[in-house]
Amino acid sequence: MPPHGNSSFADDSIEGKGYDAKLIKRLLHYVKPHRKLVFLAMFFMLITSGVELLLPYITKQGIDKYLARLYQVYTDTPASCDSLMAMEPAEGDFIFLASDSLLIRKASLDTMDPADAHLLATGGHLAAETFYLFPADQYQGETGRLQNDYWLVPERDLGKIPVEKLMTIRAKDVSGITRLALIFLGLLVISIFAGYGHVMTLVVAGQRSMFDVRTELFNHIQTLSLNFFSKNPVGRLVTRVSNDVEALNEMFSAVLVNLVKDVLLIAGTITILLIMDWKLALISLSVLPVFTLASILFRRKARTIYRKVRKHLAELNSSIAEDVSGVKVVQIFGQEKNRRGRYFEINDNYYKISMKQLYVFGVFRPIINIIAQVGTAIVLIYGGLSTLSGALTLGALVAFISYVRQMFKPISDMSEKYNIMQSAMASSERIFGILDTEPKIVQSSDAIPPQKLRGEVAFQDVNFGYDPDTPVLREINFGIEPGKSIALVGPTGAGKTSIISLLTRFWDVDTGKILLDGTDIRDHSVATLRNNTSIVLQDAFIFSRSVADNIRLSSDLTMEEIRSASDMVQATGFIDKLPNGFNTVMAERGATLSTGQKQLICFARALAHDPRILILDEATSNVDPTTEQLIQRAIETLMKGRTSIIVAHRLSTIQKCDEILVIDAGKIMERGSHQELLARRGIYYNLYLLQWGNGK
Ligand code: DCP
Ligand code: MG
Repeated sequence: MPPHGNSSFADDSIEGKGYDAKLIKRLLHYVKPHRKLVFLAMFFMLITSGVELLLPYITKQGIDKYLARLYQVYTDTPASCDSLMAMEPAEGDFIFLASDSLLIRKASLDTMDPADAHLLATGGHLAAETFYLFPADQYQGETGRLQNDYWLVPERDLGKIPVEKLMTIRAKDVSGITRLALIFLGLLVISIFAGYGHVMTLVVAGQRSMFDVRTELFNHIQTLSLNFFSKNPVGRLVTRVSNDVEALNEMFSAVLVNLVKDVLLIAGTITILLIMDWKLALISLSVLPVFTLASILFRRKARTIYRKVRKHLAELNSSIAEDVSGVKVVQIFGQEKNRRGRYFEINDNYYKISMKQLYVFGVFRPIINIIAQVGTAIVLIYGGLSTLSGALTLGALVAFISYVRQMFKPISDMSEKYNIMQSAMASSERIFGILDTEPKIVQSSDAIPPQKLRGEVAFQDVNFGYDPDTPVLREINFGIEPGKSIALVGPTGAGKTSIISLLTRFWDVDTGKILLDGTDIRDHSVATLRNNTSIVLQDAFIFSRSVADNIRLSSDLTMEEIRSASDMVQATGFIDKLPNGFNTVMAERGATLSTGQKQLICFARALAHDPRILILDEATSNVDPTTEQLIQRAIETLMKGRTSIIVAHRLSTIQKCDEILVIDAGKIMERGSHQELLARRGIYYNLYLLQWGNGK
């Protein structure tokens, strides 16, 4: 882990506005291509929500219509109840008996016209006891009484009738309940499939959108100029592309998938409750504010803790990564005890914060549950009383309880969703921040179309600094004829790598110009630049792909061309010894290769692309004499017939070049051939004595 690993994590805050219309609009742009899937998901969602709202109602029907088919006896009908008597009763709701008495199905009481209900309650004589009703010709048992043609069994005595008997006399109820159960089951199956469809379509749409975001982000990062990368450490960029996109994905799968559904469910439930019994609805909803508040508090606390846990975990991870990868240094310098102490501290911090997290969950979760239970209890108490007094049917009570219980979860989820939205907003802000960064080095609109170059290079009065205040290169002037070579030598930090970075337009000059074949490189198209130059960098970069792919990169070189390039730089020898030869897949950054071997592969890469201009930043690292010779010969092969600019450390390489430029502190201090420079007895002479003088 780079030293800035932690700091970059620290400034990646995950707090943001919960909702930012501008950001959402930009995000929707990525969802747009997949809108068909989203609409499909909404369709499925409507089905599942509908079913979820319907199920308690079906339960109510089952109970009221079939299970608790209870009747009350009403006698001494006053004349004022004539209207009621005259009414065409719904099937089985009222049964008129001779001698001004009436059997009323209990479930019909709460759907009855309030005026009639009032009359019944005040006018006549409504027996408190409720009865099951059986036609007298089918059943007459020892409990109950005969009333006209019906045998009335008091509610509490139903258990005294033998089960077999009950099943036959209540055959109609049994079949009704069976039918409802089948409908219930059918709806459940539909809702399972619709739920699956809903989640799948939305998740697929989300994954596709995130795929697009990731692709765009990666492509954009690749076009950015190097100044962007010197300001944004690799660690942070990796976080952007992976974590921030992941946060968006979380928003997609966790929030969008369920948010609309939750809102719909909550609104639907509240509406149904109010319609069923507005008084009971208001009473049972009274715990909602407390519940919501507690949920929000809990989520907020949980999120803060979670954030801290993540931060400490990142510290823990980076500490392990650093110490394990640097274990050699730790051991050689006897730092074990020291590192152990530091690790203990980090480990301890992580332990403490994890315990705190447990505590928050251990306290808040039960509290929230208890509040929800209290809500249910209120419904049970108040609703139960209403049921007893006949104002509410048993089925309605059961349905009420289901509705109230099923409402708590989406509400508690909502606050979590708000948190997810917050981090997603922060993440998308950062992602768009990158996408909005313009590459500094751009091809001008009237660039010369790609062409083949002769390979003439000239630097004219070039001044440059990585940041404007500290000049790195001053008044650089030199020219190279096509096919000739130039060596750049000088102490470390002199500006050699900077000169060649300008030539490849990794950076642009501040003042002055660089000409290729007499034309400013800024007027050339980027393709001309890339097609005519090959660069071998100081730190040979090997991708974790096969050797052949590392040489080929994206070009369409044949295996023969690759092999011949590697033959010419004499890399074939060791490549063939690898387990799978050219098809051996390299470890990350070529970790299983020696420095010299990596260099040779990079040479083969440069050679295979047959550039007009070769740019080489020679590695300073020491290699064994055999490899040294291999590399030396490879460099000579590479230089043959090409314009070459070589940052050289090996005397042999330097002597092969047509001209030597001695760079110090960003200026060309001396120039000439090896012999001329030695004769001057200046910087080069001293460098020669220091570096190569003793015997080399
Ligand atoms: N520099 C910088 N930002 C960068 C690269 C370099 O500020 N992204 C600075 C560091 C040096 C100066 O620019 O002070 C010149 O750096 P070079 O990499 O050009 O130096 P050399 O290539 O000559 O050094 P070496 O021989 O060590 O490779
Ligand atoms: Mg360098």
